[in-house]
Amino acid sequence: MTSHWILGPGAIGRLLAHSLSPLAAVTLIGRRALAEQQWLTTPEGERRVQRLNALTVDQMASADLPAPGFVHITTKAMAAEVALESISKITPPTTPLVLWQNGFLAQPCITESWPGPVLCATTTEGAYLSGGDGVVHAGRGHTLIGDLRDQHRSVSEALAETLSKAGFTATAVDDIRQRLWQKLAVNAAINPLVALHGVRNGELRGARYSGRVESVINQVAMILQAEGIQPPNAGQGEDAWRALVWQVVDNTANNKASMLQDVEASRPTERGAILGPLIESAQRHGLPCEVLQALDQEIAALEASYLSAR
Ligand code: KPL
Repeated sequence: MTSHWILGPGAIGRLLAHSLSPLAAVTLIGRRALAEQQWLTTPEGERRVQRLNALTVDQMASADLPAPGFVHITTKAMAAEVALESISKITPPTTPLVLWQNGFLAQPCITESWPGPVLCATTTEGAYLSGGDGVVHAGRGHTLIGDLRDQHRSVSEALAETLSKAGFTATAVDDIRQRLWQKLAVNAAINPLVALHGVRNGELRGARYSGRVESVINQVAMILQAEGIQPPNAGQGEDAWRALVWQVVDNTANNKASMLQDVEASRPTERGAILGPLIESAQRHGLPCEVLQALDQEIAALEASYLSAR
């Protein structure tokens, strides 16, 4: 039986652990101890309890577990490398990793440094934590899996099959770099603005914010063209990005975006993984990015105001 280590007991980590545990040996790894009894609320509102095998990073060092089939890293983007480092001594270097981060920061760095296969997953599954012992699976989505060099198709297919048996809708793809940047583009247009203004996604439609959303889309479309990222849904240029962003705004109108949740919980945001790669790319290609830089600076100042008070 293939075993799965899941490093990072956030919402996606716990959802994976709940889903895979009936089928495989799962170890959920965190820095702090977790209640063994964990609750899952399904999208249909059913509450299920399950005993998850949860260990701390320190306990892992002496647990002497058999080598895992997959290590899923489900931390925030900026914590992924440190998290991997924390278990690297007990993880055989040929182990396939699965990176579940937003943005495009952890993925190229870890692909470069890890000797074994590095898969990237991008998902639209909606989940959030409720208390220390619960995760709410708010909405079903689609998960795409692939590796940046397109060298590990069979590993991605095997994982997609396992995830499908576990109740996810999962597909192996050969263009995960495109998919990650496409999600990043949508996140860049929505997340910083809703986080700064403390509003739900749908409010971006209002006159107060829509102009700034359009300015972000304009800069992002130019940057992605220079990066060789195809506009979504076989569309053309900026119009295709505009249509996608507003469609996601409408579909998630009632959502509190992940960056707003981070701000409300006084956590560091993923600005470095979402705005960072866009700004870096714009500078490399000599493109304007003052709208993105201004957003990044505003989020940085907001973060500093609560992080320095901790
Ligand atoms: O992915 C999201 C997030 O919250 O990070 C969006 C698409 C903005 C939906 O809320």
